Amino acid sequence: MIPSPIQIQAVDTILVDVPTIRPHRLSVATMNCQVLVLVRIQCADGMTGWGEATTIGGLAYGEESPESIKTNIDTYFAPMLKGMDATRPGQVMAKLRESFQGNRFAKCAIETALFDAQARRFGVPLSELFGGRVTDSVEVAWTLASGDTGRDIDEAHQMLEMKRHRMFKLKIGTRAPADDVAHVAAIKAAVGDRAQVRVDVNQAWSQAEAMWAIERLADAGCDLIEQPIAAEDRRGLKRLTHLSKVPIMADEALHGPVDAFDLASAHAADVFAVKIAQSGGLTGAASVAAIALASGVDLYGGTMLEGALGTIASAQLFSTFRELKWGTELFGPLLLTEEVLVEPLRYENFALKLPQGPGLGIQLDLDKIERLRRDAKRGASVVKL
Ligand code: MUC
Ligand code: MG
Repeated sequence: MIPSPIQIQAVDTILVDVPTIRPHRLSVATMNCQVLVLVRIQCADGMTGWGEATTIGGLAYGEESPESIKTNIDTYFAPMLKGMDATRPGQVMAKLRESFQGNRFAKCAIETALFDAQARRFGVPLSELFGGRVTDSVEVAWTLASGDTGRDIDEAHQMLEMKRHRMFKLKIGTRAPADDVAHVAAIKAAVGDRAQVRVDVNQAWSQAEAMWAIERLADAGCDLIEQPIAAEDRRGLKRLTHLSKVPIMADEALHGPVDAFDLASAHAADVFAVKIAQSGGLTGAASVAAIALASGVDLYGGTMLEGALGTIASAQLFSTFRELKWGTELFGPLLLTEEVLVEPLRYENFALKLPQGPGLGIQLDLDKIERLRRDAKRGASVVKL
């Protein structure tokens, strides 16, 4: 039974600056800090829901920055949301989509918060509102992106020893393709059969560079190649998918169900990196996965390097996928120097364990967030959490 109407009373967006444990080098940016964008929705029945809209490298990766997300939620989303019925997340999201263009990350955070509150209301984990879990844990890859081959090899050995990760994604695309191939080959040779090695080029190559490098990466033992060329170059991606011996994965080319349908029907990728924020939210990401599974495209659970909140929201959804052949990369919280939960997420035996509690199943450390939030550090008077 749907509960009787309960009004949304408040929507707060909080920017939290957290240093990373080491520089994280992508072809589009080097991150020394991550800006968590946390959204809290308070409802008239006393229920609170949380969502996250974190992105990478300010405006380097996508068209929404942490600051634009906060401004747009505070200025446009929040006034519309106040007074709406929190027990109707579908209806609320339909109104937001009809009223506001784009803003996929902002919409994702709002939708996550609404479903977190709703699932708590029903007393079930969020996964149970999305078809139900098929697993209680998801395997997690680690990204080697220090920029230094020796350091990456040491890091890989450490992760294997700790039984934390046995799938490694290497960020490449800043150096010359020949140097990148040598870097990948050295890491693969060092880990051997104990680990899988994949690469993410973050759109850095031309088609010709990609053709040259992919063949050599395959020979070096690399088993998955993510977004080698520009997101807009669909025909190029299709060409590479047809020519490559190694599966090609779409990431930046995938902004929700319409892109998923386009890419799948053109056979322009072998694997989809499903991301809740890039898909405009949990329901968009669930549709992306459904399109992939219906068309023979494999699934991989992607990240925007969110903190614990966005990470567990993603895991709640990914746990409902019938198949998740390439695992996930839900390691975001492990890249950060500060924990924003009372109890950290559980990473064990190469996987992230899903919590059993209602909603997202986590408890935020509000005092910690209060201390780390950007506006409070600048001395502004802010709404206390
Ligand atoms: C991306 O492009 O996939 C995921 C892992 C990582 O290191 O960066 C992200 C973004
Ligand atoms: Mg990627």
